[in-house]
Amino acid sequence: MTFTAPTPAQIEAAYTVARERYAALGVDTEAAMTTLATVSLSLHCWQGDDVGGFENPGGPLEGGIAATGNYPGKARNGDELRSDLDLVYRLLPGRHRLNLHAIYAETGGVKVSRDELRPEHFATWLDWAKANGHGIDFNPTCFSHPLAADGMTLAHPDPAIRRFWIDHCIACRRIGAHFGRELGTPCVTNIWIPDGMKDNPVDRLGPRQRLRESLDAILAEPLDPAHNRDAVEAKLFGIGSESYVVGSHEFYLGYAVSHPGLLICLDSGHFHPTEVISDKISAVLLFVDELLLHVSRGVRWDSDHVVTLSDETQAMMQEVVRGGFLSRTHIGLDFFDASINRVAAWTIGARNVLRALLIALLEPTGRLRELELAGDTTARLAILEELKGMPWQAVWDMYCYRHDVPIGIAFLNEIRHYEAAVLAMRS
Ligand code: RNT
Ligand code: ZN
Repeated sequence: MTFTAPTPAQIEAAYTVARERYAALGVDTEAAMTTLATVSLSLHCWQGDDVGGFENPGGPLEGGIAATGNYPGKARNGDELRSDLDLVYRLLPGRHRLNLHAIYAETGGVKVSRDELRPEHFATWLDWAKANGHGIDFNPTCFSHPLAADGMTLAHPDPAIRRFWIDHCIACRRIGAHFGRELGTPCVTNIWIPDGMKDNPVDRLGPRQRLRESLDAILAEPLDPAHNRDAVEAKLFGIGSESYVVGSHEFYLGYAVSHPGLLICLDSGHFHPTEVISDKISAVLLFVDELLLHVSRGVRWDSDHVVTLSDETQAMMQEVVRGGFLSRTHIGLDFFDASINRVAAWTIGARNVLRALLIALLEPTGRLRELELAGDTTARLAILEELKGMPWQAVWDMYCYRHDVPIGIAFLNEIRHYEAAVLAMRS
């Protein structure tokens, strides 16, 4: 089935009506599109191969995270992954970044220990990013490794194992700084570790003391924030760490607040099921300079379903826009679904975040604020509910049209074509 896109004349006509409807509310659709074009999402490389990486092809994914499904066409090497990413970027309006993990090093078949990784092992990624105008963000990989097998890394009781992971993270910060220097845009290097326990620990404090010491050692080397910025990511629980996670939200929030310049990463799948990160953004940004978002979707025990245009996705983007936080927020994606076409998963999730941002930018926030301050909560509710039916889709279509990317569901035609021509050849 091929999906037909509207004609340019139809896009233009719908946009003209939408622009007038928004203008009547005091919203400038042109300004919204101009602002949206300044936002770069950081696309997570790991959606393309189920967080496999190239270090140990076919090895298990460990660390309390899981990709389920066996949809054909998974990328098996750097060239395939970059080819898949090229298509995703072609289907997204705007210019976007890449979020890379250390296990995606290309070492030419030579085994390089993670604590010895260097920028040269990412030279192909860097060349590709340069050629295509992508900034790069980075992550040490503190999972899927024999030294992470007992569920502890930076908080491990064995000092030699801790040292290995400290050295890995130090190596990654330097690689991040190299990316930032070479690309002229700072790399956000984000530390997430799986450390935790399946059952109740007796000592909840000791591992946290060790994690603090490890982080101090990792961050001791000052790096130019124009090249590298560090982030830390908390989690509530993982598979096999149901009773205790060393790097909890309270731990990292305290750590980041006491280390100026350090970013907090809020992953939307890492909290209690009824707890939302949209409400945390304004609180955290009162005390830390910048924020990294891992936009994801938690479903029961899983924190990593494909992002939909849910109320919470919209609420997150509303908070970023309403608070004037766009310049202090790095928006990364973090989901992995192996049960559907992986290129489609990336594209659907990323387009949803952009659509949520556009909807947020098409809000008469100043007017709503005035009503709220005046105590007119009736009008606030009435307007917020009316906004849900406003023709934002016509503005989105125009935005895609001007950026020369597929309009609406027509993006799926290109993915189906790529699936038949490229993905189906992978076995
Ligand atoms: C895991 C964290 C983390 C990972 C990536 C692969 O729960 O969300 O961000 O998803 O590092
Ligand atoms: Zn995450």
